Amino acid sequence: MLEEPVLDFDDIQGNVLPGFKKDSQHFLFFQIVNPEPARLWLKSLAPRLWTAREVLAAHSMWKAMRLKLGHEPNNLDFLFLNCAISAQGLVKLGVPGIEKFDDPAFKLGLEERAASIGDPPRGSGEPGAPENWIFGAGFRRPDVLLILATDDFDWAVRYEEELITSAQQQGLQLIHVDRGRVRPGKLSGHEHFGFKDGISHPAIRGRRSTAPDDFIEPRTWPEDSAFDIYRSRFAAPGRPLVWPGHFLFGYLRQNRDEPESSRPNSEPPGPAWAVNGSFLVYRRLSQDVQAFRTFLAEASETLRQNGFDPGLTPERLGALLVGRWASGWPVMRDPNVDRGEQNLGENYFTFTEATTVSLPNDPYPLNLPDPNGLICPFAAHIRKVNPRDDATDIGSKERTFQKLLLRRGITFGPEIDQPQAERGLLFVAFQTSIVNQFEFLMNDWVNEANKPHADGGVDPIISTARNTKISLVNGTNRFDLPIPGGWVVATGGEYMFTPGIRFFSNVL
Ligand code: N7H
Repeated sequence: MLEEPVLDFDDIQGNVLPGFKKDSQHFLFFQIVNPEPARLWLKSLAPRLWTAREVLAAHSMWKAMRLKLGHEPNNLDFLFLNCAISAQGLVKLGVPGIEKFDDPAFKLGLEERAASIGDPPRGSGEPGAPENWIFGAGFRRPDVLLILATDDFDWAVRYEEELITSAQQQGLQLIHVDRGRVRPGKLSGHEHFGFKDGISHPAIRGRRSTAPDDFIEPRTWPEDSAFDIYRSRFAAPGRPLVWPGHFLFGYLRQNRDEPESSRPNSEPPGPAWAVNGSFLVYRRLSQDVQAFRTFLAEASETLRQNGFDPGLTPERLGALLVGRWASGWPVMRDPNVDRGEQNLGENYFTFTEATTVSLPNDPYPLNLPDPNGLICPFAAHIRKVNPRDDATDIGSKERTFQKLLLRRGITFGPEIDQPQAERGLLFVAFQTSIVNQFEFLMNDWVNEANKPHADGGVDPIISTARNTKISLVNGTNRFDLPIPGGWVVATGGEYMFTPGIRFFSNVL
């Protein structure tokens, strides 16, 4: 059996691992106006920050309670707190060694990098240009981020007020608050265009203790030997095992094309105090839901008239653009019918090769091979950001493991019945290289029509490009679908660092 590293669960912040997974998540952004009291205040925060071990224990308790009751518990709630600091904030606090990070994106910050990930250039005045951001540009760049998470919105608001008052008395000034909230009822877990989100996540390779099989991510393959081909590379269907050094400083990264082994001395470069920390990308993304829906209705009508599948519905066109139906069911496993939320098998598919062994109790057809993008378009959002078993412009399928992100985003804003209001996604992702992970995905794959596959087109959901086209194939006919774009627009954000908790008590 492979020896997997033991992660320091008492130091890693709980939103990095295992993730907060709460219905309300509030993001409070501050600037440091008086560094010495601010440093002391941040230091005093250490015992209030939730560790990975504590958040995991809270999740286990909540799940146990749900099992006992047969429904979600009413009276069991937690209020998690985590903290991240930008490069500019670390400089203000006088923390030494920032130059040891080998990541120009983190050091420069999101505003400086925005044009290079496709946002309209500063000064252009266009939607998404930094001068139009609500925060994160010009005089409104944050130094410190506090993340609060709970299922009780009112509790979050009260705690928010307490934290803001105390921070403002100690050299910090609040510049912006985002309140993320899971959508109501059956839409829970769906983003505002209507698609189920948070299905596919990499599994971090490692253990919580020295016990040989105390894995952070449970290995849930059925015992049947037919699944042996997956065990060394995947914790569960669709969940690749990724070496912790791709998400946490102080740990080893993958050995080039071999996901089973780590490369010696491959810890991501950074100062000694960065151990157990992770870079956090925060993008406040507004979504124009009405424009997206109108596009699906009009474009599906045009495609029908042009002979692309006479039965094409707006829902099916949406599924082709995302790579999943609204329920989350993958297009690869059914390009014609939304099989609904199954909680089984929705992440069990590949693109290039066929899947051949059925999971127990999963009655639905497995995916056929699709090396030419005939079933799931090459441009589909999930095929762009995680091409799975496709070989790509960077090499074999195994290299894609190193590009994955730990996504922790949440929706914000009211439902579409309040048309004038703003809504969207607070995109949050952890990694150890913003340049080689988040920015790579945006620059090299999302915004590039010819990568990771030639002639696929840009990502129609999140590319910032306007007036492009993507290729859709039906049978032997290829259709170019014009994509006006602009449905997802950046309205703020920052690149930050989420240190281990001992950083607060020992380094600050
Ligand atoms: Fe995406 N969407 O509704 O279309 N995303 N995303 N995303 N996204 C995913 O598989 C969406 C954004 C990733 O492993 C799903 O968990 C929207 C950015 C990655 O198969 C859906 C926005 C980036 C994955 C959406 C948005 C990514 C992923 C399917 C913006 C940065 C995992 C749910 C408003 C690179 C892919 C799931 C995998 C999945 C949508 C933003 C990346 C439905 C609306 C900025 C890596």
